Amino acid sequence: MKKWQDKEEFKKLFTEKAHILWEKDLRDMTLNEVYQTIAYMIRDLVSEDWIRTNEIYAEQKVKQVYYFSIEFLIGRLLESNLLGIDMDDICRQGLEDMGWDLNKVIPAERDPGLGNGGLGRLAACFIDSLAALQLPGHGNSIRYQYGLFNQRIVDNQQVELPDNWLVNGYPWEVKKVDKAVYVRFGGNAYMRPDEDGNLECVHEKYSSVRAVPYDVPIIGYHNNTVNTLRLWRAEYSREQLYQELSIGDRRRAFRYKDSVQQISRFLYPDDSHEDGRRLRLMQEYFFVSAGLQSIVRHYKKKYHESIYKFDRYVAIHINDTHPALVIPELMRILMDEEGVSWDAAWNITVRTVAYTNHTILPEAMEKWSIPMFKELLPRIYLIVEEINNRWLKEVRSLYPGDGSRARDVAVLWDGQVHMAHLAVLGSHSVNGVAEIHSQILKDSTLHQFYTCFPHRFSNKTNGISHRRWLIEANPQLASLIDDTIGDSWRRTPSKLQDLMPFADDPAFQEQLTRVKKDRKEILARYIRDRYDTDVRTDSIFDIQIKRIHLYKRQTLNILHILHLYYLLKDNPKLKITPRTFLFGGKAAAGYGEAKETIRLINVVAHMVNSDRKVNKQMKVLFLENYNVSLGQLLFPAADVSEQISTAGKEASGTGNMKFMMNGAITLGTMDGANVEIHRKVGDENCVIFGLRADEVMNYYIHGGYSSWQMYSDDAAIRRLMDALVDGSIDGSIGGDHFGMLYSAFLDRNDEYFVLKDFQPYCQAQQEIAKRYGDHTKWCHSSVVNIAQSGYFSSDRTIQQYADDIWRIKPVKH
Ligand code: H2P
Repeated sequence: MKKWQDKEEFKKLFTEKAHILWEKDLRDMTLNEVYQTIAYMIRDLVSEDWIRTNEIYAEQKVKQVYYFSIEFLIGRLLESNLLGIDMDDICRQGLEDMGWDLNKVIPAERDPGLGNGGLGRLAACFIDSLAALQLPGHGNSIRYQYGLFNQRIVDNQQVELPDNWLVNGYPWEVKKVDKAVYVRFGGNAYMRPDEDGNLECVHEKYSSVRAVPYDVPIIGYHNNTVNTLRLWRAEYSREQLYQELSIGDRRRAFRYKDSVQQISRFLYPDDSHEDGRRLRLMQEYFFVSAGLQSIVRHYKKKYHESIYKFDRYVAIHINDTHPALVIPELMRILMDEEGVSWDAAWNITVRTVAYTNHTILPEAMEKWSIPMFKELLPRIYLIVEEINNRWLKEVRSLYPGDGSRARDVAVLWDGQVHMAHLAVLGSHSVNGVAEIHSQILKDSTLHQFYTCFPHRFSNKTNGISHRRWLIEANPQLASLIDDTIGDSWRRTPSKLQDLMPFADDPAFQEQLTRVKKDRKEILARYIRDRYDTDVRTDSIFDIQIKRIHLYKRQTLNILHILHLYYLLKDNPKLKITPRTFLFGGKAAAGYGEAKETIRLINVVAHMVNSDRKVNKQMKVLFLENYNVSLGQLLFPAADVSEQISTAGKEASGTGNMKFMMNGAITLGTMDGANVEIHRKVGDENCVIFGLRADEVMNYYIHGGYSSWQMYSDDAAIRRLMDALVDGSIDGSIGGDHFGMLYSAFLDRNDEYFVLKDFQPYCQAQQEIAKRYGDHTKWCHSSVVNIAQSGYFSSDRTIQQYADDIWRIKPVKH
């Protein structure tokens, strides 16, 4: 890897680059231009390695994995890339000489909003780990022109503003015009006999969309590997546009142009309408088809191997079901373009593809209406239909007379295409993302498939990049760890274990306390600057940051806060351990209850913060526009990590791991990866409460839970529920106040058991306060959490995927 020798060389190169890029005097440069200049300089340093990495993979004909994901929440890249090439110090010093502060330049980069939550962030951690471990693996996705949305809070409510993240250009991407491919939508597809009497497919009258790749380098940590994140942009095909125009139908021509441009315009179009859903399906096929075509083309051009050996050299991973069309699309390419028979194509496909499930929430399981699917993807539909027919024939012969089985495993059923079923059927490997989740997949969600293909199922507990979430996000803690146990944990995060002997070391505890205080002060400054509010850094920083969803139970948290507020109001002499409750997260634009939860949090926050009788002891804040960068500020500052989902619902969670790695104590249910965190740190070093997954399941199956009963038996709950609708917290008269939440809790029998877990949660919160009071013990717990967090590095997770699923090996160079 080329490097800058020293700060003098950095300054020289910076000046040259800045002049070429901006044609202006250095003194006139904006922070954004400074950031972009350094980004281009980093690209110059890594470009040879980027080319070389791909050459070596092809020369050595190594097996490569392509990670298909509809989201990659990569966050800012300037700092992580500087750390990756080990040039952060030189850059910092050089900038300082020229009058800039790197810490002020870093925020000039906009967070690419190419994801929603955990799923997209996981994909980002995974490509980071692939490059760090020198594994041949790349990402494939969409280059959305607008990210999710920028969240603002106006009048206590979420307002969604467009996230035009590309507005100033994106220096990390390289447009590869020569690698464009065409993706077909619509038209008619049918089978007819060819000259030899074999059936061939005719696909006619389709629309072509030009897919243009934009490549982003994924730079390995202190090595020479540079892998690729390929993001596809949809463009109209000039030929097709001219053709339409030449027929004289201008309206049709412009409709075509517009519909094509929609494809890569927004992340997650509102899918509550048929149109939104149609667009989403187009997006899925678009990046799947483009990605696969480019992989097959590269394989044929560089590997010079028979198409029948494709799966020996290529692994494709589908991150949840959004890219599951990989299965019929690979079949299409193999059969229609490469002349492979159905049976051979199916074998190659299944051996190539692997699938990860990320959720068991029924509403999140993708299904498409058959008429829409057929109209949009007629050739793919024929293939899916054939997959389904062959499969059901097999099922009926295996289980004669068992009619209900077909319903449980069919790909086409009830007028819908069931994507999870397609994904399981067309993959050689199916995994969940935490032990408890993988078990639930086997026991219930995908049980019938499990009985047919037990060997396909496994667990791969999620992980997070310790480079992003510890080294970059918390340099203060990272250097304390270096000073204590050396820096080998940076490459081998399991070595964090070496901190265990320091758990009771008073000197280490003192230093750790100082680091935490530092980080709380940094966050407090941010809060003061942005919200003009002071928070006490000697209070417990209790943080819940994640998408807003009823099952994640931000409601439980805010109800407890309201309860605490009432306690303080009722007993003016009461002293509690001071707390700062922080929330962050976006609610899907069409999700009413989630948006009402945000309003409830803000209304309660306002009431608490403006009440001088209580606001010395507690503060509540909803931080706007939670994203990766804000996360980097929040995780290091946390004392308590809120992981309070209804047991059995959160597949894994990854925020829980980020908090743990930064020394926060988990306050959580036995759900997702909390179970494994609990096993690693023990009861003494986390606080677990509430219903277990089997108890929740029991209630669902056998009934026996009544939230009205909870309401009538528990005065505290009654008071809270009444407060949701009597106007006492939002101070207005009339209207239904928080009627949607009220009705979810009471009229709809509290599907997520918030009221059932309310008292146990209050007790758990008391336990937290008690433990926080014993500083030495609290520090001990904090150290144990950091020391045990190495297991949750995504390096471990990726090594498992590489060994057990993809069968790929590192390539050193
Ligand atoms: C989802 C799951 C999480 C999981 C994550 C990554 C879909 O993320 O719900 O439990 O950790 O995938 O596997 P999220 O809810 O954060 O959008």
